[in-house]
Amino acid sequence: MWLFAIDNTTGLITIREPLDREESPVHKLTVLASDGSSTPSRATVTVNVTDINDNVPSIDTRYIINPVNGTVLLSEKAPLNTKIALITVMDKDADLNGKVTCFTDHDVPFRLKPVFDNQFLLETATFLDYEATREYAIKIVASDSGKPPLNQSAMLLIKIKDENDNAPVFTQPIIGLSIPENNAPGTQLTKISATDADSGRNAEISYILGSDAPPIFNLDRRTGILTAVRKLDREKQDRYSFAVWQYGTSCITAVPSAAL
Ligand SMILES: [Ca+2]
Ligand SMILES: [Ca+2]
Ligand SMILES: [Ca+2]
Ligand SMILES: [Ca+2]
Repeated sequence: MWLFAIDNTTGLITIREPLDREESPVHKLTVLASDGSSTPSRATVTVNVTDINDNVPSIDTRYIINPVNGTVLLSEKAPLNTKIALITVMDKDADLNGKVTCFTDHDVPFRLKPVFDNQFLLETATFLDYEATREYAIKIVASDSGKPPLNQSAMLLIKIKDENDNAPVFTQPIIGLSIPENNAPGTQLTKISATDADSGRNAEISYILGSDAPPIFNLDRRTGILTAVRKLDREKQDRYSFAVWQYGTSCITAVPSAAL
């Protein structure tokens, strides 16, 4: 199938189907002219196909951190400039129509660092915090510089992995209790509680009495429930002060007296 046609009598050259510069930017045609008797005369017609912006850029993602089910798992302790993926953009058009820039569509703690003309490294630009944001859907946009520009986008999913980077915090740093003497042994005096901003195992708290705690008190390691194992006698001792531990410390004061 010829791309070009020529009118036998007028010599008018026409195209028979759309040209594609990306397939063939130049066509050289040989035209023969003959009056039917003498040797034909020949001429060469060169057709330069000018570019239009008819190709959308492409995005190729090569993961540096292997994704699991399409999602990259990244520790919240990942150092700055942790490399996640190499992004290659392509555009078959010429000049500005094929000049591609690559960016993320909104502010994320990741950047696209140019490495070669058409390659970008997706890397962490700030420190991550699982407690602040647990996952990111990053839309990578590749846009050419044509008028109007054409663009393509690709999604990249990153899930942040929790690390044990938060210590438990007591809900009350100092707890004061007044307890009537002659208490029934084993009744709950108070429930110590602390919170931990982490998740799952990283947020598990155990409670421990300080070494200064008299043996009369018992603290449930898991629930934080404080009990007295024997009767308290105000006449023997009217004030106890001791520390309760988890990761940090706190003071608790037990005053076994109804009068105080
Ligand atoms: Ca283009
Ligand atoms: Ca083109
Ligand atoms: Ca954490
Ligand atoms: Ca923790």
